[in-house]
Amino acid sequence: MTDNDAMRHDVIVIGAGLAGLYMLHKLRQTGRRAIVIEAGSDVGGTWYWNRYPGARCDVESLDYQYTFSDALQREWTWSERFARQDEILAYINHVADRFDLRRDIVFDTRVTRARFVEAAAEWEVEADDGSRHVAPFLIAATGALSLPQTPPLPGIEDFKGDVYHTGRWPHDGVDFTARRVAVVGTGSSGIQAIPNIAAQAERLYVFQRTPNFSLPARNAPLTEQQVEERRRNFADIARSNKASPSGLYRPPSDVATRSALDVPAEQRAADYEKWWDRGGTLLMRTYTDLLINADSNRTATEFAQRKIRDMVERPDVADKLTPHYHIGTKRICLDSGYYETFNRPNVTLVDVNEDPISTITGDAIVTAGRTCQVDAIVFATGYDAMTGPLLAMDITGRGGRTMREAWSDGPRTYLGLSIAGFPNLFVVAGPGSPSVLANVILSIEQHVDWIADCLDHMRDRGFETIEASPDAQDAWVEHVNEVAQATLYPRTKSWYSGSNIAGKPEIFMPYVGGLGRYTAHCADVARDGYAGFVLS
Ligand code: N01
Repeated sequence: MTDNDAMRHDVIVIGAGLAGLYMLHKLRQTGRRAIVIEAGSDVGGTWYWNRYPGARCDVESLDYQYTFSDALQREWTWSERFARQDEILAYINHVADRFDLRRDIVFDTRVTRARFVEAAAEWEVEADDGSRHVAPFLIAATGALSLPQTPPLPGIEDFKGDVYHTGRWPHDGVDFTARRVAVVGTGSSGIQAIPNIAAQAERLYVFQRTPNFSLPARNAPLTEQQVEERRRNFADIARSNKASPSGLYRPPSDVATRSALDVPAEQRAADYEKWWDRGGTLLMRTYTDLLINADSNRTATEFAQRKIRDMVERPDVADKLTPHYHIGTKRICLDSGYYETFNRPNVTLVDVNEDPISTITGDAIVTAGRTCQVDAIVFATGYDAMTGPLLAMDITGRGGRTMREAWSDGPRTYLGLSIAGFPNLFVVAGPGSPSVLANVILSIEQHVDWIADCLDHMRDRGFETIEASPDAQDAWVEHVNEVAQATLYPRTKSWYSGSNIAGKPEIFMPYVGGLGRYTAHCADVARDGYAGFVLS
């Protein structure tokens, strides 16, 4: 590529989701000309694509919002404890309009290649519409869960009915009334969609590979008092959320202070019952050690297993729906009536471990034991998480080394922000940062602010390039791994470690050390003159 016909910018941002939008706003505030390149037709990222029935956030609305603008929080009113996808998308559109962001975003355009040109110290970017862009800095705000994966089931190309993926849902919705439907996959998306599809469809087959723990959301409208109280205390709560491990609010009186094993069994049962009744993911924070001590975790796991047996009428179905891994080590799901859905006469659970899918015909999914006639198949089969969206682009750094080569044994980053050999490339909420293990909006804001400060530092001191040193990167990768190994997370196969994708190297990708601790460390790195980075 020559850069003769390329458009020049100060910064190129890929993606107009929550990360890309705030990055753009911040870049403008610091006097930079940025362009955002977005594959979708509008803003929103994951909330633009995920329009399946029942799609909601599993973080409480009052926590799931930007904190950078007091005026923004004052003028936006959330209606429910857990916001629906359309309300979140409306909020994101409001942000785009309010800060006049759209004029620097090109939509319907997918970045296909990015190459660092060493002689010029700049990135050349190509998109699928043939456009070319050049800038000294490239920022990947591509999201952790934006590359859907559909399993290559034999015969799928022969299927004559409709095929959907929860992560690419049609914009005008789907009416399943009087239709026979299959849902493949029982992660967060499947668990939210299944009760809604079951309520419409004539017949629903759910194909499950791994049962999942799901907690009752107990969603409800927010009261005026709740909204006003958060508004009044917004800055203080945001500050304390940012310093906390999860980035989620919990009043001091509700913060766990002891191990599950330090509590008599009766008291423990009462504690779990209380948090189960309060809804959301609060149950996982009943005690301090549920994700680090297997014996403590077992008490919560057994509690949740009993709840499933209480909700599901047929014991054989309840058995199939009961997970046997440490609760919380796979992303916990939130639901509204998921387990009870299997009591409906029009719903059949197919455990593909016992009864694997052998083929798909024109009008059926055929397993070893049955033929399920269906008019539509919904894949709720998840994503090539965290690394997938980056590796889907052809990214080349110093010396012609591609990111696919650099990450052939799994992702390697410094702070989840930067990759050795890829100067002036930043990743927002990338592998090696808290990202999806904390309130992701706060993870995004912290990265965006850090990147903007770093660019100011470079401008003020006349530096052209910044990149992670290989030693600092090795030490960070080792640290991320060490911290993960001290928890129960790596004991369970999940998309956190890439084990949902055949052939993907298994490495626990997010940083489990907590948002507050990570933020403090990043601040120290900056204060020490960007320790671990090479600036030139
Ligand atoms: O994807 P998943 P998701 N045959 O990977 C199964 C966020 N999110 O879209 O577990 C049969 O969790 C797979 O089985 P297994 C949230 O962070 C948030 O549901 O790999 N089944 C699994 O059951 C979440 O964690 C919200 O054995 C197959 C399912 O498909 C993340 O996105 C809502 C299969 C995929 O589950 C991803 O969630 C939605 C096959 N060949 C999503 N291949 C909220 O905020 C895969 N599966 C509430």
